[in-house]
Amino acid sequence: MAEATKAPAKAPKLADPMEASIDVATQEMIRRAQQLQIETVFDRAVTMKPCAIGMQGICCKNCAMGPCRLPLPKDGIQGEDTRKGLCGATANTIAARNFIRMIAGGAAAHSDHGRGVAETFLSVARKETEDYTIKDPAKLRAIAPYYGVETTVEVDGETLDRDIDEIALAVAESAIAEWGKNGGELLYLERAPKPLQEKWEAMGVKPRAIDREIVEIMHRTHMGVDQDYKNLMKQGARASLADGWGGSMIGTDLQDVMFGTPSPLQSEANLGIMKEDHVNIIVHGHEPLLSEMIVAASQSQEMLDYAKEKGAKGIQLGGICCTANEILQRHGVPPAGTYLQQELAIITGACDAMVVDVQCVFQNLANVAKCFHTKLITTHPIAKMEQENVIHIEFDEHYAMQDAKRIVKMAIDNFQERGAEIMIPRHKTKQIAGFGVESIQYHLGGTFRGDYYTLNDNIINGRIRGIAGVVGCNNARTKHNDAHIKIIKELIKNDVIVLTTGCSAIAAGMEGLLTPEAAGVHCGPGLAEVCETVGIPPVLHLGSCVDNSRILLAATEVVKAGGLGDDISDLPAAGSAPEWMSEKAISIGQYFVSSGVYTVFGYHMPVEGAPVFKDYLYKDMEKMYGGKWDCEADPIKHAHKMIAHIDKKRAALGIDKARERVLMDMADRQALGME
Ligand code: XCC
Ligand code: SF4
Repeated sequence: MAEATKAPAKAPKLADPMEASIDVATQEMIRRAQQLQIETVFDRAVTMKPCAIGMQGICCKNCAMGPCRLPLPKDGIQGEDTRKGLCGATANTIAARNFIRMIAGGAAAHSDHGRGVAETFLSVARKETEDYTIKDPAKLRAIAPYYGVETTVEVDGETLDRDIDEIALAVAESAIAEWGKNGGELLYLERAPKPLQEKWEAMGVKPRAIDREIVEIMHRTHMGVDQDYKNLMKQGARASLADGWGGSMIGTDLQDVMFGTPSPLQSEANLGIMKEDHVNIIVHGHEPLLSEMIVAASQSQEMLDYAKEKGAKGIQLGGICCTANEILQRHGVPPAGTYLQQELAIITGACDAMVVDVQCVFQNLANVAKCFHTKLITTHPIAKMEQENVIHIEFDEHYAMQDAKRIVKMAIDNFQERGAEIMIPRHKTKQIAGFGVESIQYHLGGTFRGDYYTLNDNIINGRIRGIAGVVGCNNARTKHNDAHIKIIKELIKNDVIVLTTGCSAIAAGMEGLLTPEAAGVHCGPGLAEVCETVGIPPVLHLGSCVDNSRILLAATEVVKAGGLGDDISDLPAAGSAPEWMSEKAISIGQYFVSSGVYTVFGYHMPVEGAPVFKDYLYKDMEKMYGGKWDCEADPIKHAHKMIAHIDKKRAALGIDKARERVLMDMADRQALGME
């Protein structure tokens, strides 16, 4: 019989918790999941191998004559590269098409989020909703000129402040037009340093309208259209700029206007923020439109009373992914974890509801939720799940508070349905978050000069060696948080101040790097001295992934403050995404590169199968934009590539000697026992 010849079913391979994450709470919860025989992403990562050809970027499935796969010969390309698909597409064409389709995906995600924010802002301006308001009129006045909106009016020869509602309406209409206007270029490009604008002009990459650049990528990568990797990348650069200086930046600004511009506040991070005797609601995804209302609803007396009625001590809100960062930076709501911890929050058995909107949400959450009492609630019309246990409550910004209360009430009602098996890891860490372009100016600006004087001065005198942006995701193919933390620690040890966003920021928070005290423990002497004097952490949390636009503007402010060159590409600065996984990361990486930043990714890049295209990204781009791509999986080498670039820029600015002097001074003082 056939059955008799079958090998006995093998037990599925399981992840080794110590190999899967550096975080103790995560390790504990992976073990817990395995005891309960609940499979997580960590287990799937050891049972399923990634496709080797896809990884190299050279599988094309853009038409039904394929998929065409162009693996690199074992000993590399000797002589002419004759690989081609059925239509003749070369490895460069295929890799470039795949690459810019990732940019299109990422730019679309960020920009559609931005569009939702702009649409809500328009309903605020039109007074169609009472649940959202203008919390930061000063920011609205500050951005209005970029939209061509006057902020003053002349009355009888006197200049007066224009009515804020009028400004709001004009800004909202002008902002929404950025997605689909005919003619012209994106308005926010004007915010970039002039030499950068000139580079974009010369390269022909100034985005026209946000949607248009994304659609054009889909067209140009269709079978038989653009078959020149350089021309394809030109459009990739243009669409990425439509994300960074367009959709993302508009999203960040209008979120600040409606929900408040972040300023530093204290909070905590990691799964240990969940409380056994509280109703635990985890919000996960990206758009603060929903989560802002959930925060307000769960703080309302009505809901708190209701929770007590049901036997809970209160309502504990926590975030995962960028939603976490949004409500952290504005309300101090603690993140429960990064991207890779989403399943684990449910496995605590204490998650009464997980509320999700868009992006980075595992479909497997539904399978995990099935094993517990947890209500998994999708809220966005474009993001549903097929599993039957998922509840869809569509969130309408016109009835925002009503919808939010319904969700919170559902979580409270679910509190009593918990099973016996609750296990919340104890680990959580203190952190300070909520830095922005404005608050950096406040902390590191000059007393009499409203700019980045103190920061620039400390870079010029060498106490701060340079600036790094460390951002992005987790990836189950690499050890959770390991690269983020090693890279950030190595940078601050070498006096490089770190700006962080996204899941990298949550990882830094979990590790205790977002506290002023971290300076004394982990920093080189120069950076430690600055942080201690000013009272800031050496790693500054700038928000969510759309808030990478804050890093672009912070870099622009540094250029403006003077003494460090004329353009972003002159700055002793570098970017990094140590554990990236999302298409959004590629879009972000490309807009940093196209804005003049040397950008290093960890793990791997899907370009290895097309060496000529790879060189174009890793070498030639620098001549065009001043920034270029690089990839280094080893965290320490990764950090040192960034530091080497920073030192190269310091030398070009002629400020390399200053640093040597500072270090000598410090050694002298230490020798004298003064430090
Ligand atoms: Fe998603 Fe924004 Fe990446 Fe985290 S960092 S895994 S994209 S949540 Ni954006
Ligand atoms: Fe193959 Fe060309 Fe079709 Fe791609 S577009 S699948 S390379 S035939």
